[in-house]
Amino acid sequence: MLRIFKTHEVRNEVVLSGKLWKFQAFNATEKAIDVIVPSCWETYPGFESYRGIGCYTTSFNAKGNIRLLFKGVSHGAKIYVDNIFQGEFYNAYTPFSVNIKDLAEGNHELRVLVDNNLDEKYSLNIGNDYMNYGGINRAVAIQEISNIYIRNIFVEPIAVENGIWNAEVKVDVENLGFEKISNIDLCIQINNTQYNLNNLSIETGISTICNETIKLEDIIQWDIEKPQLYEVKCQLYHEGKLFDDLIDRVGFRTTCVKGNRVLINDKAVRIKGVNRHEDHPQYGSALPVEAMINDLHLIKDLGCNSIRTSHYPNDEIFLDLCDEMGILVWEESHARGLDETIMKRELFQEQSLNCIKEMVTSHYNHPSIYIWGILNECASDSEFARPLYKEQLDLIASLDKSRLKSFATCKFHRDICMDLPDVISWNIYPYWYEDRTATDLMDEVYNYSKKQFPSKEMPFLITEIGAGAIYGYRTPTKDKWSEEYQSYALDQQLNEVLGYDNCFGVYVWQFSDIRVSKEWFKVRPKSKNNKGIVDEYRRPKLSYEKVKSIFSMYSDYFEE
Ligand code: ADA
Repeated sequence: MLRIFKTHEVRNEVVLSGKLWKFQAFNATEKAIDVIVPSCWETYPGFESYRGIGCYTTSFNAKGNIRLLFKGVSHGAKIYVDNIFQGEFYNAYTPFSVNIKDLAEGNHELRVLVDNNLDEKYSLNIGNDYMNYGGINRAVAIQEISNIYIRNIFVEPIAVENGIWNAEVKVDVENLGFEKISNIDLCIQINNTQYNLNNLSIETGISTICNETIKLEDIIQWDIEKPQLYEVKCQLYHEGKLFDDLIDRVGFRTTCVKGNRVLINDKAVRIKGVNRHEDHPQYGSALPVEAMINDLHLIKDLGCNSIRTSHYPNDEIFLDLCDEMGILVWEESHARGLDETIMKRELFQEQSLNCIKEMVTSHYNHPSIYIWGILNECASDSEFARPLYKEQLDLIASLDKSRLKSFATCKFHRDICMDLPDVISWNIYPYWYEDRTATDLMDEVYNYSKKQFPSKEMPFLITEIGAGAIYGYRTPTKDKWSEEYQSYALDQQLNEVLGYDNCFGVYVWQFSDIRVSKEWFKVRPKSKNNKGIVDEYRRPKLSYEKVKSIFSMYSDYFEE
């Protein structure tokens, strides 16, 4: 399963995940074992802590031009078909594809070498306060494609008046290296509107064949109470014959900043959210859809209207579910706590920009995403890093003008990048790392941010706040690490943050307890970040009911 709806009616797609593949450690003498793809190798006996290269093999039947589509491999991947090297990719949290022309009819072997080593060539991956799992951790499919195929559709919704929206539609196609192909027609269908572009000629390579505004009527807007979605269907015809298609979903909503508020469909939203890692003791980062839905139900039950995908782009299935369930998403590119030394790595900026590009282009149509985040707690206090922040935020702006952008910082009194984002976002830990009230800390960071750029309109958000608790550790003395203490801390923290006039919301750190990398230098009991309000198995801690009762006192929107 790649998405929760059908993306092709014409193009032949065979899903290669959801079945057993052979897996063994690279160059191992032991016999290969059967593993399900997607999964993480840490979930198999003997591989619980394996760092290295793993070799996955399967086979498929196909002929002609094929496209192998990987939704995520953690974190380096080398692809071979019938022992021929096809390409190398890095990132773990974004999709990539490989095209092969004219494959002979028959059975072919697919081999993927997956590397989860911490190595300078993978500059965003360090031992960290989350686990960098290994494996093919998202879905894989093979598609039979024609000489030209639709690579992507981008739909930007622009509100006109009641029920009427303009959709700015861009369609990218790829000609796989054949000479100019003419007599191509494109048909786009959204709701009950059909739009045709005829007699197109497609040159070799990737090109945009449509960049049009389509007026749509009878549209119900997407919002958190009623997340209405529409199908966008693109079809390609050659000399009148239908030969390729791509179907996606869109929702019509606007996002902008007004003063110190963020408006969704012109209403000032109050963010009540959680940070969530893709992590589960049974599945690692490869959560099946059932486990994702369970998380989303708990998150909704808590009264949340938003999720931050700390600290990387999420599996698109999860975003599909957020679209359907009306949950606003802060989607973040891959980076956590990378200091100046790491940001100076040769490949750092190139790999960060790639990750952003892949995230924004592959998740562009999800109405749930209202903001893109970058570089969580990286070196926003460094003169060296400032241009890198700027370049990354500028790239987002060039790819997507319809959403906001930000980064979460913790560089008290030192941050020099506060003028760059649309939203000022702080991670603070009063009553935990800092023995101070939340109000005190917020005054400090808010005034600091304001002083830096007094003329800037500035919505202000708390992107992290929370405290640790070991599930089952109860003490009437409210010792740190007890469930009682966590509940007490969150009670103080959330009431103060949500009562703070200038702040438009909060993301609790964090939804569930998570595994941390063994190389992570900080003391983490049980090798976990234990600040979840549910434990790693999603069993609620005492704080669950506390957070739920506080969130229920605050509406989703600020009064006018
Ligand atoms: C940071 C960081 C999180 C997590 C948190 C904590 O703010 O962004 O990833 O490490 O601290 O638990 O200390």
